[in-house]
Amino acid sequence: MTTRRVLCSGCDIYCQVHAEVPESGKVAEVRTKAIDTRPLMANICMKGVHAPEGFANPDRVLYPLRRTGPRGSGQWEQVSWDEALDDIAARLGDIVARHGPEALAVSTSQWNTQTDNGAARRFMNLLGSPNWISGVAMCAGNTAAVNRLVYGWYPFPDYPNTECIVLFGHNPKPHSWTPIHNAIRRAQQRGAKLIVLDPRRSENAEAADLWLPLKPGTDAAMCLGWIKVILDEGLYDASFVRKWTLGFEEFKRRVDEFPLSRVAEITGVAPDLIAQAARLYATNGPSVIPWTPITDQQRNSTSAIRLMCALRAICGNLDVKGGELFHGFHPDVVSESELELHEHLPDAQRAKQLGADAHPAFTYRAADMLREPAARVWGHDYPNLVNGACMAVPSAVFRAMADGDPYPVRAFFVLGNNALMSYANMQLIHRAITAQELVVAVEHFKTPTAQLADYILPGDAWLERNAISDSFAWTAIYRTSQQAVQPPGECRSVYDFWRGLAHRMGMAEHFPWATQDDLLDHRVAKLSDSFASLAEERAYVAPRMEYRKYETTGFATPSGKVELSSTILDAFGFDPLPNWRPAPPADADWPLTLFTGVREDEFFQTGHRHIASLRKRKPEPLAFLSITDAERLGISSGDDLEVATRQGRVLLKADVRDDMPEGVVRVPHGWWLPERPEGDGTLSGAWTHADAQICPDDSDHLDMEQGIPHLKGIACRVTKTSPQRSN
Ligand SMILES: Nc1nc2c(c(=O)[nH]1)N[C@H]1C(S)=C(S)[C@@H](COP(=O)(O)OP(=O)(O)OC[C@H]3O[C@@H](n4cnc5c(=O)[nH]c(N)nc54)[C@H](O)[C@@H]3O)O[C@H]1N2
Ligand SMILES: Nc1nc2c(c(=O)[nH]1)N[C@H]1C(S)=C(S)[C@@H](COP(=O)(O)OP(=O)(O)OC[C@H]3O[C@@H](n4cnc5c(=O)[nH]c(N)nc54)[C@H](O)[C@@H]3O)O[C@H]1N2
Ligand code: SF4
Ligand SMILES: [Mo]
Repeated sequence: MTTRRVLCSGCDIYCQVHAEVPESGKVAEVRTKAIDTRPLMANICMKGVHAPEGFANPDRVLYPLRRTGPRGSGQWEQVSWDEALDDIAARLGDIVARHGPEALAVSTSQWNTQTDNGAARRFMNLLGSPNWISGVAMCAGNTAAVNRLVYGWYPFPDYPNTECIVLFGHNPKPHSWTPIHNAIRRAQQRGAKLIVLDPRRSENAEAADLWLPLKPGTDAAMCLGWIKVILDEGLYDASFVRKWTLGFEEFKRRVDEFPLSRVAEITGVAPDLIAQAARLYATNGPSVIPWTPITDQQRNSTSAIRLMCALRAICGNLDVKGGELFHGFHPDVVSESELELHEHLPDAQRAKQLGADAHPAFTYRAADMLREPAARVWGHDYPNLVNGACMAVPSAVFRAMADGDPYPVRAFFVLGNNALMSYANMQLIHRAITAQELVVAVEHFKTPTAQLADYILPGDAWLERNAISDSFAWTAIYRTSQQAVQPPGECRSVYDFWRGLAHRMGMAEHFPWATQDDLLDHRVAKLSDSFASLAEERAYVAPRMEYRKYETTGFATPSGKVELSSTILDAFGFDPLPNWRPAPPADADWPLTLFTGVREDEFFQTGHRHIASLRKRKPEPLAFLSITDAERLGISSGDDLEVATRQGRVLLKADVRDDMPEGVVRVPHGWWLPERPEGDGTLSGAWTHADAQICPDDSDHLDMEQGIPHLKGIACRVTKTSPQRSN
């Protein structure tokens, strides 16, 4: 038996774990274990433990498959990689010749493929397509892009040294973002305070010093209330504000529009409690407001994220010990930002990026405005933090794919992403995918999205490849991951896919590395002879951390300051100040409010439901309801429910819970039934259960600056159905 040190990419936090590999080399017999087993140091969850079982699943796609019947009919033939890549390259070349390179759209998960070493963007930039989308548009990538608008980087919390942690909904648990859960608990044991804002009495709310049970979707208003208290009571760092912020006076006037009585009315939280929390954050520092996906998925997302940035800045928490650290790039490793070659994309193609005209915040339009400051401070023109800095807007891409408006998109490649179910408005996405001439999925399984493809190409998995990760450029700490077993069948890395196409499409000189391992050698050449020897010796490489770097470089914004009033949003014609945009008026036909989320311990997003030992713990998708609502509607736990919005409906089982507030319903994300055969018209239960079909993407439900959907507070109704119609 040998032991390898591996980064689990079962979710996006990438625990470094040990893989014990038997002589047989069979993945099913690999055992994954925490490297450090001390309490609150053991970073592995049940998905990491059961990963080998998942990779050995008999339904895994092991060979390239080509569609032989109508799209979605479940008829496939096995082909070789060469046959597949020859045909894909020829068909893509033909589409590009007819419609231009912008007619290719790509949707990837950066987490699952363990990053692709920049290969997708590199290929697209050389080809000339700006139309790259990803779930990171609704998760961390967009936060990173909005943080850049304010102070030019995306900081990481200093958990080991902080005195106060504020969780806006974010709810790390023993089996969800395990290392962050452990870090928060360790901080609390040292005496750090915890403030949790959550409509639901979540696990972290139970453990908090203060819990603010706000109404879903009201986080931006809550931040305005906190800042009002902090400014009125003089609890901010006046010298930092004077020296390092832009637009403080206008910002203060905007904040003055939000007295606590108004904030209390919007959020449903008592003024005293709001003030108490604001004071604790401001006076018990250094404090951190860790990233949260909750405000990535709201109508007021841009304002909420900017207001969190403002809180960090005015309270003196930027780039200080115990606060929020600006890591920058590791000087000795070739970053993905550099490999992506964004500067190669011609201006005329950049200008075609879908959605950028109406919703520019995370597109090239914003990245180009930050180009000079980024180069000045961080030494890179396009720091692609959490891959979120140069994205197209997903809804706009799907409209172009479905309707050819404003121009046709005819080819769609999807890598480690279940796109059909992973954005809002699944009805539109389905039309978009089925209207394509060429759809390619690089996957492990025949997901509902892959079922609609022309080709399914078998991807390798994290136990089966070498990798290096700087947490998507969020930190400057690179961690190494050693290949534990050989990929089964003909499973390959996503790098091989892009390289194979590039070599067939006249871009060979830009993909000189024959394998992903060669590329990894190139990335770490300043540190070691080879990636393999670096990984053997080092679990991670980290540069020395310095604080308050802005004192010498300024911030990487056009003004060099923290832009409380945004020069970039102003130039785009938006309100330069953060604000609060209310929800559409209540409607008696849709009396309840739903949010999607509360991640499930057993699964990551739309994945993992094929793993028997996990699935038996959570066989079905559950809607959480409050006891009061359930009694009023005559619903008990276990009842079959239909949850409907103006967009569509899903079928779920009731879970009546005392942690849910009245009027609010929780809908789980990403349910389909892998055990259900393809080709029966339900896309393996996706049309029955997937939340994406009840999430709208009309203008009322989009954040204005980014164009991302509001998933936290959608008007809905719940009806008991019987008998169960889902199976
Ligand atoms: N409607 C709606 N949309 C959402 C959300 C929501 O709550 N509701 N949540 C958002 C959030 S927070 C996120 S993070 C994103 C997540 O979006 P993604 O990270 O893209 O996750 P999934 O869409 O579940 O797709 C993951 C797919 O990758 C495949 N896969 C796993 N590992 C590998 C690998 O190593 N190689 C390859 N080739 N494939 C692999 C899995 O089989 C699975 O089908 O979705 C966002 N979208
Ligand atoms: N086991 C497991 N772990 C995971 C994942 C997984 O799929 N499975 N996914 C990973 C990913 S990609 C992500 S993004 C994270 C997400 O994980 P978290 O950040 O913890 O997010 P959720 O679990 O969706 O929801 C957290 C809380 O937000 C509350 N909430 C709902 N609406 C609002 C609102 O409008 N405002 C506020 N303040 N709170 C609200 C809910 O009540 C819930 O308690 O988890 C990661 N970890
Ligand atoms: S929390 Fe679980 S799934 Fe996520 S990286 Fe760690 S072990 Fe893997
Ligand atoms: Mo996420």
